[in-house]
Amino acid sequence: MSYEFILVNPQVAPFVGLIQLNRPKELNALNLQLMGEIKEALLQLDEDENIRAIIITGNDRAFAAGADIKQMAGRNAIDMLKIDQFSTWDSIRKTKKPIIAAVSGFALGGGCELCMLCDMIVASETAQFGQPEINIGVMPGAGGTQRLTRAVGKARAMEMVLTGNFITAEEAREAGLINKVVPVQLYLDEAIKMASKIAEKSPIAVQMAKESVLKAFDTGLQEGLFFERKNFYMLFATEDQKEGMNAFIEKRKPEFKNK
Ligand code: DAK
Repeated sequence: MSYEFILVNPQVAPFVGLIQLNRPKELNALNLQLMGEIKEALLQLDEDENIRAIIITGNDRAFAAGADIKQMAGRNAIDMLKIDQFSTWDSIRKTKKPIIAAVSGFALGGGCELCMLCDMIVASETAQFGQPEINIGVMPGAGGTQRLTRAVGKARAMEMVLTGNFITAEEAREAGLINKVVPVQLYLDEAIKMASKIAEKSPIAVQMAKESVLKAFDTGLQEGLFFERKNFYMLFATEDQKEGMNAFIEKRKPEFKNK
């Protein structure tokens, strides 16, 4: 499938797929078509047996500077309701395979929210994260008040959302929003390294583990523990569990088959 605003490399490394946002002049502003293309590409990569981890990236200057303000400016509430962008965002959130955001430059508004939909974030030293919607008379609408608050705590989230101030990559790492900060030449390599490491594991175990961690956002502790337990038991129905444990005992590297 060919896309206008993204580039897809289905094997940037063995078992690792890459989606690159590609509207560089507009700092990868997320118009509806671009979001739809990300959704389509993720659906394809999620179904592809040869993919075990996915990376979403932009370019050195911008991951994404937010939703496309020029496209949104003239809309009214009913237009926004009818467009129902949330189904696209929800579909991205439902991706079963792990997604790593490789971020450099601006990750603002919807760009920051897109990163937070991913499972991990690797950033370059030049990355800046922010929810500046308040500067244009609105507020975050795709998780910015919720996921950010859970990640960095009330004080910092409130400051970012109410002042529109950006935080640096290092501040984001200290606050627990992102996983790693590396020099700008290395952020994509680092994300590939992380994705490749995950791709060596049992894909079924990875999927169940991802699902279980995400459950922690949606439920109380008891329900979450119950969910975790079920997934844990379920993995004992896989060949990968036997292979993983036997390989340990036999002092060899496991060969996981996704079965
Ligand atoms: N939308 C459209 N165009 C953008 C853009 C954006 N968000 N950000 C940058 N651009 C365009 C600029 O207009 C400029 O285009 P030309 O003038 O060259 O045609 C080009 O990209 C380069 O930008 P600048 O010339 O401004 O570059 P600077 O380095 O001077 O400044 C900047 C970079 C990132 C600080 C600045 O561009 C900026 O403040 N951008 C806007 C950041 C922002 O406010 N982002 C939040 C947007 S609101 C939803 C889901 C998500 C959302 C809403 C609903 N649903 C599911 C319902 C999200 C909302 C948002 O993200």
